[in-house]
Amino acid sequence: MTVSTITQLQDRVLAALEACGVPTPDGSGELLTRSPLTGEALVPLTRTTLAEAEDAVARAHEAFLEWRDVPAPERGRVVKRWGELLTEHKRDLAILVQAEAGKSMSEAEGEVQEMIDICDFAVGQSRMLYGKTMPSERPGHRLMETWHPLGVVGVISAFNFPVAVYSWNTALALVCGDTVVWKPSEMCALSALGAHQLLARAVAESGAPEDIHQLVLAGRDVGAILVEDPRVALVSATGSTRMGREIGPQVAQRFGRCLLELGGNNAAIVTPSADLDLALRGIVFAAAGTAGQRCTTMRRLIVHESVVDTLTERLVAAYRTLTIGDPRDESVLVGPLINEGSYRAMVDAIEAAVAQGGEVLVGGNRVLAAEMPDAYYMEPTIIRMPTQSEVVREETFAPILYVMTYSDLDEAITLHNDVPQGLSSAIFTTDQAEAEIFLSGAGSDCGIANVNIGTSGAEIGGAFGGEKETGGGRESGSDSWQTYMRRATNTINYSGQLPLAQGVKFL
Ligand code: UN1
Repeated sequence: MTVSTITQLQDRVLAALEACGVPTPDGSGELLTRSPLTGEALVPLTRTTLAEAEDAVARAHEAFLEWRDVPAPERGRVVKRWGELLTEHKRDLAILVQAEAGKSMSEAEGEVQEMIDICDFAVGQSRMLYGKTMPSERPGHRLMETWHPLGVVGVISAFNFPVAVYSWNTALALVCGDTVVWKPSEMCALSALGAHQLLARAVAESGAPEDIHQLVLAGRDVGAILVEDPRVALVSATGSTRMGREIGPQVAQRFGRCLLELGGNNAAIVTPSADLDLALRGIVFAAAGTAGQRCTTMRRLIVHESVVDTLTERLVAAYRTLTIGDPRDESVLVGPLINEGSYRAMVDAIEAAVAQGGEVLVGGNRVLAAEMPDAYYMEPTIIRMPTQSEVVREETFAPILYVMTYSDLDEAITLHNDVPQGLSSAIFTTDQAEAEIFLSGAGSDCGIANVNIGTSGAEIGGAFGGEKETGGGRESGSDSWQTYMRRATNTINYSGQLPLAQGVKFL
């Protein structure tokens, strides 16, 4: 465990902001983000008012009317420039992400790399907004689909990936001809300012309409504007299932479109044939990495009874080597929880697990509390559970891994799917049939199903999202771009006749 001797977090943050081109905040304002690294307050910022948020939507809507007419490959140029600026300022933005989300530098830089990757992807996509042509049943007719810009996209993002998930949405929305109003997590307002400023620079340098991108620094009350305003054609929200349950019906009520990225309760199955060296590394990164604060964090491990003792013994030993502390020290692998609420949720979940028959195998203690009483560093924990009890079925956004056993694969898959959430999943096996069964329709019911890698750390090229209480949305790669556009089906008659479909006769 590492006690940080590094001070001057504030200076580091101000320098990074300045490098991204953000004017130095004047020290006034009521929005105070608190660094989970030390618990100290960072730079105060001014919150966006309700009127300003309404204005942001209006300006984004005005800009949309212009932006949708710009040819898509031309729109891609803005995103290309954004990607270049993100590459140039990767470290600066990562410093802000680290200060606010508490990640190791490698993971913080990885997050910015995801932004760069999605920019590359979106630039390519800007020349590939393909529609299908299908044979018409009528002679002298053409039947085809065309894709058109949708409108204003409201992006609501969470603290744990404060800039990457936002950029998945924004890079695609912009090439699709949409404009964006972004409400980041208030806990990560400085990272948001950095990312927004780099985009504002890309917009200015590319000569695109200034208002295609708006940042709203505010809480739920102001965020509600995005949910309610009919000009916001798509609300893309990342956060808790509780949040999704609230906003989903509200957006549906006005027939808006929603893209929801909600809770996960991701599991891995370890079969008797698994390569345990590989499984061990995959599990430790997915379960303890990012201090358990990824949507994709591995929270459940379903292990065949013949290998459970060997595997858990090795996992416990590996967990004991994890360095926990202020990740400005580059040897640290596990940083802090975001705040006291997360710490309490972790403590409560551990207590509940023990009350439900669980045995803590390792971890679960708070560390560095004396040195940093306002920062919440927790040892990642592994808890052996007799059954998939209530606490296991809930998502606790902290590094808790529940271990359960199984005797045959069907039983493992049933256990795996028997939770309300459906984001990510994995199987560790060297038996091809087992892998195929897990990936089949009767296997994992998640949006992401992996073989011989952990549940977290997806690449941007695939569609990202999950089923059931995860919300059903897909963002990032593959054909997710279609969510950011509206589809028109066109029938063109060049026959000079007017044959009706289905052979209908009239007049
Ligand atoms: C999230 O936790 O909200 O797959 C996103 C991953 C990352 C993205 C996580 N690429 O773990």
